[in-house]
Amino acid sequence: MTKTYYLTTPIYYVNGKPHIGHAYTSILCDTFARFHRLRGEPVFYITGTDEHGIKVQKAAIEQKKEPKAFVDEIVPQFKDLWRVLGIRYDHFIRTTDEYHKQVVQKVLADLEAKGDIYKAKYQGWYCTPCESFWTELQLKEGKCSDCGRAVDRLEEENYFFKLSKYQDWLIGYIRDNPYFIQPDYRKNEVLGFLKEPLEDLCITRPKARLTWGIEYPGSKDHVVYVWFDALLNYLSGAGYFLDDKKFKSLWPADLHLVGKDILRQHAVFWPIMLKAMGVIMPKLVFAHGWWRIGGAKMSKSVGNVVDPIALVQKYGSDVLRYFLLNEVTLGLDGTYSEDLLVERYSSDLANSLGNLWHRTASMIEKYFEGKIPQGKAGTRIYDAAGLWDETSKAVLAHDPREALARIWAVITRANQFVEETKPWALAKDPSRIDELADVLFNLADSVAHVAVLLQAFMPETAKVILERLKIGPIEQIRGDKEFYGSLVTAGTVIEKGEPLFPRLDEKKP
Ligand code: ME8
Repeated sequence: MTKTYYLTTPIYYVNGKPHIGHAYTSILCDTFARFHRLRGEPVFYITGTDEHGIKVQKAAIEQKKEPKAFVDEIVPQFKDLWRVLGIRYDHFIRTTDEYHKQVVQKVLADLEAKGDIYKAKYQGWYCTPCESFWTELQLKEGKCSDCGRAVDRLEEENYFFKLSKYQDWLIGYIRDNPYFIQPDYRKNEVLGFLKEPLEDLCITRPKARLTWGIEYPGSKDHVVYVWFDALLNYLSGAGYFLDDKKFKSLWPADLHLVGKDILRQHAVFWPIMLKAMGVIMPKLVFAHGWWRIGGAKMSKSVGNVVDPIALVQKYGSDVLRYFLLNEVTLGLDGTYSEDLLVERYSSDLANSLGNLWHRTASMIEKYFEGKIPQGKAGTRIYDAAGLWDETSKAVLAHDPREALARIWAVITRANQFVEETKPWALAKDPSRIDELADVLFNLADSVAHVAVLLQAFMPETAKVILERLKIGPIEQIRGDKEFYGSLVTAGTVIEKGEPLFPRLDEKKP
């Protein structure tokens, strides 16, 4: 049985509306998922919402709502955004789903029976926004070592998970499996962090302080720490414990894509939890960088977030997808500005891809009554096999920016080809009609190759182009060979349509 390519986004907190940081991770995963589907692989793309914990409880109280009623109102906002952005996930998990709770409680009971969980009194410092406990030594100038905010002194009885027991194993595992944490500089960061002794993880919260969570099995006084609950979504969503057949076809996960803010949870807590449970390791934890605004990380707590829906309404979902995928190399931070997005809109989308389509379709209309003319075989202006190989290689290396650069090289080459061959001059000379036909066939075919690949990156635009060329959606490129030949058929009547990326001052709202 072929292993299904199983990839995950973080499950997002529902204490507020999603912003372009969340959209970024989901767009990246969607692009990877679509590309793997294009390669003919079965894919399972899971995303969802992290609904328990203090942050969400606080947000609900502020709005004078019951937590469940509150999260039920927020979840559709995430789902709506994913629909608008063309995010095609296979499963949406909510940590308030009954089956997820069952799995969390089963795992906790097993780990306790195994001796990896114990009860103890805890004294320490607590950062409420991060939901993290710190020892005196871990504080940075008396503040939370993650976010730098004030911390509170706490003493309480809780359940602890023996992280420390597995520290040496984890260091060895990361060293022996250099591909496990990517990019490499993040792997080194984790190894650096593991030079200090790991403290056992406090995995419950007393109900006196937090009621909104999964009950710790066997205790009426505790709920489960939100991170322990949340990480397990990757297993429960894949059928762990409840659907063995499904789980076998999905696990191990091929890719956990996360932001670098939650690397420690995914590269330290998570592998240790799995090891203790006797579950094999996911293949890859990839941490991407942050979108910043004016130097600061875009975040709900800072309040400098950009609403993706507003951008989609103004520019279209593929424009936002293209911008986010192309602007930074995956792993690095990026600076968001609408001016930059507008610049890319004009240069890469309107003047480059949009222009190529427009001039190709216009000339086919003008010189061949809208029918793709017959071109000579073998006069391709680019190597389709090379294009497919290089684009695939870049996507498999988690470098969508490089993949887009390969695709845009074809667009640029095709636009140059128009300048070089001057079809308008060829059209004046009846003896050169075959040459003209060849040029236009080639151009139409270039746009088709570009559009097939763009299905993974800019699905709406790709669909429109393929429809205008009367090519149905190409769901899979089996054996790659289909992509190497011509995709357009001579004699097909094409549809020029409206400009793909109209000038912004002419764009209808
Ligand atoms: O951490 N730039 O949820 P969350 C890039 N529930 N990506 C960003 C970003 C930014 N400025 N801001 C957010 C949680 N993200 C937990 C996860 S998983 C088991 C539990 C993206 O709502 C990025 O993927 O705070 C980051 O890791 C995630 O949103 C954090 O989302």
